Amino acid sequence: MQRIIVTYTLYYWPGIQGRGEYVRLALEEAGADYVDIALLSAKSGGGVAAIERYLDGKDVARPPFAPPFLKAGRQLIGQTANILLFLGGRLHLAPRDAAGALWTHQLQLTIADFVVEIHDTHHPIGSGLYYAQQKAAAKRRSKDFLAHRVPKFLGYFERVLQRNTARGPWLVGATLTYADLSMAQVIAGMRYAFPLATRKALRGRPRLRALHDAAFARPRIVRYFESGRRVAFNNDGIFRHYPELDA
Ligand SMILES: N[C@@H](CCC(=O)N[C@@H](CS)C(=O)NCC(=O)O)C(=O)O
Repeated sequence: MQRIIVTYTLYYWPGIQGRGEYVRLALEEAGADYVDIALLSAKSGGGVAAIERYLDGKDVARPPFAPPFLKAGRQLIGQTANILLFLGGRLHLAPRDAAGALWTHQLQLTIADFVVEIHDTHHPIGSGLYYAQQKAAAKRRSKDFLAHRVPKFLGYFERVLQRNTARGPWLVGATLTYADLSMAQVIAGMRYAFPLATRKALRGRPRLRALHDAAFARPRIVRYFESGRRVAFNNDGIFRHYPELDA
């Protein structure tokens, strides 16, 4: 049988994990053949210019709104959850049946909602403003986020894990899906951004802790982390550590 090698091209801003990391984790777990185009030099067609070509190009029939987006053959796919829906089927990181695939996508969309709220803790007024320009609002927003939204989101995902009657630490059935990788990434990011509040929030949520540990112990994920290719969490990304915002 002939093996078909598909090359994926990921378009995401250099220097941060951002939403590109959810896609990278799926590609890495599957051992997929992909290029992180913005990390290549401008000379070899990479850099930010490669992204802007699709954001601004007048000849792009189906332009994405923002990175991440993924090129697979002639298809250009935007929106993190949409990219993962597409990859989930191809890379065997989601159930094959329609209901299972949709449920995994639903979980991913809920993770996306959570990610927006995490971002808004340090940028509650506007993404175009500096953190320093919205510090007071960020403090108020974070206080409410940690008190009400974190327990609601984490409580929900812990409940999903509890109601999954299949063996193993995963959100859907007995096999790892892209949603598990994304969930582990959110937990890692929350631990970076809000170490004190997250430790407290995860205290009574053993299933989420176990999911994180199991997902990030996958051999290919460990290899990716050890490769030096994973950008470290930093204060330009979605998860930012401002001690004054932690509870
Ligand atoms: N809902 C989109 C959001 C994409 C998004 O906000 N991308 C950020 C980087 S993580 C960006 O470049 N946004 C530019 C903008 O919103 O103007 C997704 O989940 O992919």
